[in-house]
Formats: sequence, C-alpha cells, structure tokens
Amino acid sequence: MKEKINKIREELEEFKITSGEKLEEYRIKFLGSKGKVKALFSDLKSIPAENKKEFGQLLNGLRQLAQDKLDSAKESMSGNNGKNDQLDLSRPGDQIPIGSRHPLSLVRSEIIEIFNRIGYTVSEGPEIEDDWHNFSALNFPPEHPARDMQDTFFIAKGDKVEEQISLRTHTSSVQVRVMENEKPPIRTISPGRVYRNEAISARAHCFFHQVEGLYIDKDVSFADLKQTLLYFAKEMFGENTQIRLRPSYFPFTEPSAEVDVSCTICNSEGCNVCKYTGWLEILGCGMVDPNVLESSGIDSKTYSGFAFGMGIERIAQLKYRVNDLRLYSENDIRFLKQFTPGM
Ligand code: 2NM
Repeated sequence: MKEKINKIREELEEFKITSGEKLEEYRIKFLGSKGKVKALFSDLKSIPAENKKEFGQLLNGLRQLAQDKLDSAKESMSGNNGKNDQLDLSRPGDQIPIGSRHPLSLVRSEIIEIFNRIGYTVSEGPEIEDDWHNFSALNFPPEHPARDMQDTFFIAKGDKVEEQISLRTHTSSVQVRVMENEKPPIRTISPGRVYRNEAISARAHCFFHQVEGLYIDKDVSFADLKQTLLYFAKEMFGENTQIRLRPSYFPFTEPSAEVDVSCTICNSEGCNVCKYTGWLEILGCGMVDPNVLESSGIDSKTYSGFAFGMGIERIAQLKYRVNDLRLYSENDIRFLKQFTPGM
C-alpha cells in the first residue's frame, strides 16, 4: 500500500500541466470519481484495522497534494490571482491596433501599377550618386546652377567637400544607369527619394519623392508621349481628366514640356486650388536629348525616346488635398491614420 501511494505521488508530481486540456486530463486522472486517488481510498477498506489510521493520513496527504497542484495550475492559467478559477479559453484576445500605409507609399504603388499595365518595369539605383550619373550624362553644362552647393547636397570626404559625389537631385540618374546597361527597347520607371538644398516650408523640402519614366525604341514620337501621359492622367485622376502641354526647358530633353491636368477639384470651373485657371501642373516631360542617349551608349540615329518626371508629393497633394509638404515627414499620427488602402 505504501509503495502504491508513493508511486502515485511521484506520478502526479511529474505530470506537467501545460494547457487547459492537460489540466482537465490531470483532474480526471487523479481526482476524478474513477481517478487514482479515489481508487486508493477504496483499497483502504481491505486494510487491517490497526493500519487504517496510518494509511488514512497518508492518503489524505496525497489527496491534498493533488488538489493543491490542481488549484495552483488553475490560478496561474487564469492570470487573475485565483479570484476566479474559471479558465475561459474562448475569451477573445486583445485587439492589436494595425497601422495604415503612408500616403506617399500608397500613391507610389498606384503610379507603379498604372505603368506596369502598359509594360513598364521598375528600376532602382543609389541615392548617393557621382557627378556623371546625376549631371554630366544628363547634359547639364559645367556651370549649371544645379551643380552649385546652394542647390545640391555634396558629400564631404574628410573635411574637404568632394564635388564629385552628391545626394541625387532626381531619379534620372537611375535611368542613365539603365541606358548604360540595357539595350532598347527600354520601358522603365524609377521611383525614389531625391534631395535638394532648399529651406523647408509648406511648399519646399530638402527631400521629396519622384517617379521618372523612360521609353526608348525605334521611332518613338512626341505623339506616343502625349498618349502615354493622357492614359496615366485618366487612370490616376479619372476617365474625364484632360491634359494640356506647355513648352518648357530641361537640360536632358528637347523639346520639353510641362503637363497640366484639368482641375479634379472644381471640374475646371475655377477654385483656389487651381488658382481659377482650371488646370493643375503635375509633371515635366520631353524627348530625350540625343546627347543624353549618346552619353549612355545608345545610338541616337537609330533610337529615340521620351522621358517624364513627377513628384509623388504633388500627386498625393491633389489626391488627398494635403496643403503642407511638411506633413509627409513629421509622422504625426493624426495625419497618418487618415490613410487606408483604397481611399
Ligand atoms: C523630368 C522632366 C523631363 C527625365 C529625363 C530622363 C533621362 F534620363 F532619360 F534623361 N529621365 N527623366 C525627365 C525629363 C524628367 O522631370 C521633371
């Protein structure tokens, strides 16, 4: 009898209660009406009278031990110090607050999807660039003001500012790399962060985000450029959107143009967002200058191409009516939580 009691004591001490199911298994196995401890009490009947007292005490001790183990396992599982020993395994967990995507990230994805649908791939490149990819290959003359410290962040080497390396001022630098490494036809867009040395205000920032596009093949024309941009404007701002092109100038394109979309806010009737003109400027574009093609190793007699560039902040401003550029980088939760995918 003594041996039996010790064996069951060892058994219940070794039993690991690791879950609600284990807890119930333990209760039935040792303390249930057909359990091992109950069975020992039945055995007590056949014990000689003079030993009954001794074994009775041993058994009571065992039952208490079994019960204590059950109680403390319940208590640690319910996590409320045993005030309520009902373990509710169906109780829902605490809701984890989920974040939202940044508006610039939403708009970037949307632009990428629109161009993916007409065969454009995405290319990326370094934010720290050399003079060749950021300026020289793009037909910027040596004395161009963008090459000035006033406009561009140059990278210091030791305590000497090295005018060869800078933070890229546009993602056209990525497209030079694509032209150098790939053969036409080329259809690519390059989204990314760019840097300019400007005082921070509601309308300017020292960094912003761009998507630039490039299409190079035989016989690419200005008409192809216009159709592509009209397609983009309709996909981005709605089927009824119209575009207009105004002549402009960029070192890397000739001819060049600035593109406006009909004001999506007032339907071109005139409002303070479009300054009562009915038009909103959204991007710059042009036919890639033959000098740029040649610099990147593409034969300008065989191939022609168009390129365009837009600011993601500007598109997001029109889409979400953001009136201060600084909001995009301040990480104010009241601003950020307003953007949910599909908005
Ligand atoms: C713009 C406006 C016009 C542009 C040019 C090139 C490249 F690399 F092909 F020469 N990429 N992007 C371009 C042209 C960018 O942004 C306002």
